[in-house]
Amino acid sequence: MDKKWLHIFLSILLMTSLSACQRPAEGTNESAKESIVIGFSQSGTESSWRKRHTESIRTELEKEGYEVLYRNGYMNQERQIQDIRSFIVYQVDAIVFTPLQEDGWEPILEEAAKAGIPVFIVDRHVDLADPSLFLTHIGPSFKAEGNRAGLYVSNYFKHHENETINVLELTGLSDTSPTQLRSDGFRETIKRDYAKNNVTIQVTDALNGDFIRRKGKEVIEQYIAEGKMDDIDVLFSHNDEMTIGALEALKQTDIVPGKDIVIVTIDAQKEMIDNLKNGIVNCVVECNPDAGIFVKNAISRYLSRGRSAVPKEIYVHETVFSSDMDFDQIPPRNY
Ligand code: GYE
Repeated sequence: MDKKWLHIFLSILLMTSLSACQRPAEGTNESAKESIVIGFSQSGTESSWRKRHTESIRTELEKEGYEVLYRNGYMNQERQIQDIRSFIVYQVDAIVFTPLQEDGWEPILEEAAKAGIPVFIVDRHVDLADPSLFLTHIGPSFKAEGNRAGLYVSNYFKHHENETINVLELTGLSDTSPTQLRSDGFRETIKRDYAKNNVTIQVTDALNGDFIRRKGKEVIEQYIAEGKMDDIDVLFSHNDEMTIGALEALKQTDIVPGKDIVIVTIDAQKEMIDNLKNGIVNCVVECNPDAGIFVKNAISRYLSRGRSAVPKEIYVHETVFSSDMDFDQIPPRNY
């Protein structure tokens, strides 16, 4: 085939594939006209928490009778941008979007705004000069999670007057609001309680594990190899997956987790609740993945009462589980 024919052939192919993913125009198909279509772009599947989060949103939206177009971004921002663009081409009624990171979303959200499609941001935040580009943000208070982790540590060491407590922080993916705000919240509380109790609690080192189990294990192994682990009193980990990795790494030492080192972790996946019951970790700060009901309510409100009926920020409720509580009170979880 010469170049000219190849060009014509490729153009036809592109046009047919685009029209295949375009939504039929109003009035051409009764059932398409009636059903509400939601495009849901999830950032990845890096943790059991994340899988539960996806399942919760899909289930609640489908239960409500909405048609859900689901795309997994596999922790790749470019891919997520393409997924959102495909929702715009399809002319969905709303976009639900769980951003991988904070920066770089302005252009695609401008495209959605031009197309008149409301955007519901869930879980992590986006950093935008123009906040009107999204309708609402639905998620946890990451700062409060950090505060709760810090509060457990300062209470645990409150009688250690004039001592210095060394914390090793295992942080999540950088340029994300949970990482930034969990760190801020933790530091805020240990500083405040230091003034009260006269115990110095300091973050001696912070290692990055990207919220991923394997990376958590690697950086802790490296820290152990450098001979620094023996000075650490507390491990504050930004998620359970990295904590599991850290616990695997600690097996190579004679440090007993939960006793020689206090472990505070965030998420509350089932495996970590079991570890809490077995005394392997000391405190599990819940991060609630069940966002589905909040997302469904916000979309329904928007559809029946318009933009102004939806608050700009919607918080999901969360709690904390620790070694000093009655374990029977912990609701069973399947993630
Ligand atoms: O803590 C972690 C997940 O963004 C709050 O991402 C979420 C975090 C959650 O991979 O497990």
